[in-house]
Amino acid sequence: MQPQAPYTPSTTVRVVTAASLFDGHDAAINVMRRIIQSTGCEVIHLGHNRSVKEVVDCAIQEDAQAIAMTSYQGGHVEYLTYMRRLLDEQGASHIRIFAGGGGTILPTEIEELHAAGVTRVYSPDDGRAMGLQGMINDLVQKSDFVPPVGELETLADQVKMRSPMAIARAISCAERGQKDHIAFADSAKRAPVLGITGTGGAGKSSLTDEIVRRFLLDQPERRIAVLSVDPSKRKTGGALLGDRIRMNAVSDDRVYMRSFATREANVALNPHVADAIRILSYAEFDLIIVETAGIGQSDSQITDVCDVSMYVMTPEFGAATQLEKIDMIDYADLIALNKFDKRGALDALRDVRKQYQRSRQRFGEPLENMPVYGTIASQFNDPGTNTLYRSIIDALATRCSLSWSSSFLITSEMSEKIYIIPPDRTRYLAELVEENKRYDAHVQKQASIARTLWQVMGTISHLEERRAAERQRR
Ligand code: B12
Ligand SMILES: Nc1nc2c(ncn2[C@@H]2O[C@H](COP(=O)(O)OP(=O)(O)OP(=O)(O)O)[C@@H](O)[C@H]2O)c(=O)[nH]1
Ligand SMILES: [Mg+2]
Repeated sequence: MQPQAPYTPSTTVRVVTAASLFDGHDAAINVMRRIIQSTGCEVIHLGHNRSVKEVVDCAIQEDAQAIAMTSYQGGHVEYLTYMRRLLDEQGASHIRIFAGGGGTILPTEIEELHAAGVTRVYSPDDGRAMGLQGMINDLVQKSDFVPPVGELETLADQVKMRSPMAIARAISCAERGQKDHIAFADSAKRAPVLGITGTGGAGKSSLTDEIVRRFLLDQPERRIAVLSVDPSKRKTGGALLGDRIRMNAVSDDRVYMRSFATREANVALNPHVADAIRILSYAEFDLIIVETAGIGQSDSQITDVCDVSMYVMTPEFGAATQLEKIDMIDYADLIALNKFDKRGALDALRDVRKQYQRSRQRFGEPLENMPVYGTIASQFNDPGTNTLYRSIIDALATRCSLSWSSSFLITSEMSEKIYIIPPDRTRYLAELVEENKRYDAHVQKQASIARTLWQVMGTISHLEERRAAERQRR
């Protein structure tokens, strides 16, 4: 088959990708999402084991044109028909569903699914006939349309009522430059904004998820929104919007989340994040978290849109002199030293606190007073993250004159890795192997000795038998 050129979409196509519930087969969707991205689409990837509701809520909040699923767990008919129903019930009939599951989806089931409103299920035969790029071209072409904006007269009212679809549509209008459609939001009193920036992979999204989880517990009446930016690829225009993979707390009626691609090179924010903040403020969200692209450049852009800024870094920054080059240490209100389970974390904490102190000339105060917190975002109920959360709430309350109270406490308790396998036993599997090998070698040696002895014994008895026979003959 001739290599196929990628289709060039005429609109910005946003596709939600995931593997279905109870399904760990994510290799196929990982292949497909990469090709969808290199075909110029913005891909909001959710990873594996995702429920229909999670995927549908995400597609609506993200104003996606399509959902692309893989399902190898056998329940594809129920899963995909329920997905179609849930989308239709929520007024999202325009969102197309694409899926594949190799030989686990029978040809008769593909017909049934197409009849139920699933746009296209790709079989292994389709793969052979169309090629991977051919299937993705078909998918992207069928998703290449501008999602409906709905009734413009009622958009403002629906946003006010916090309809996720209306908010999503309003933000898309901002991204398309249809400023007049969102003029209603201009007068909104701005909601408090927490800006999170930091190096790629430092744990910004993991910490955001932990903050959202604590906020939902701590502020039972309040609503929170997350705006998350990831970089666009300059070559193809596509983007992997992967922050939702870390988000487990956002599946809640009090949370709205929207992923942005930067759509420009070397910037940490999408220029329409400020519009999105206005729209969410109009919808009266109590707190908005903005996560930047974490490209290491233009990090301090975040301070233009937020009330309180937080810089996320890890203990692996190199030598202490490196810290002097990090602009955000001069600007950030709070610093999270995440991955505190890594080697050298305590030394790093001291160094970052010192640099924070130096940059603010706060030499008269003890180092411990600097708002730098060691956190392990990947660990449940981490004490460092609890203290960080409370400090964020306090900083927002001061900066935005809020009268919020919090049940979380600021403690001096340090984040500590809770080990499933204690550090001195981490080599336990290697030790088992070594012990087995030692035992096998011992057995082989003993067996060899026994064999030699047995052979000697055999030789002796053979010689004795011969000698006895000779004696008899004589
Ligand atoms: C690779 C694989 C694994 C890997 C998964 C690695 C990973 N991270 O994904 C490992 C070894 C971990 C694994 C584990 C298991 N597996 Co498995 N696995 C497979 C295997 C061999 C290939 C699946 C695959 O990824 N194919 C590659 C894709 C690209 O090709 P395809 O499937 O032919 O799909 C075509 C089209 O449908 C299309 N397509 C597919 N998806 C999509 C999506 C979009 C958007 C588009 C456009 C197109 C498209 O692309 C292809 C074009 O030709 C299949 C058997 C098989 N030969 O198909 C079993 C299979 C899916 N596994 C199976 C089982 C049972 C399991 C286990 C439960 C085994 C066990 N008892 O532990 C576990 C479950 C794991 C879990 N947590 O869910 C069964 C499922 C049976 C069923 N549903 O009735 C299968 C069918 C094997 C079998 N015959 O028994 N598995
Ligand atoms: N060891 C360890 N790993 C962590 C910790 N926090 C997050 N991670 C892991 O670090 C990886 C990156 O985490 P993310 O939260 O996606 O980081 P990010 O800064 O949002 O990444 P980008 O948005 O891609 O820049 C994931 O594999 C997390 O599971 C932590 O405290 N300790
Ligand atoms: Mg992230």
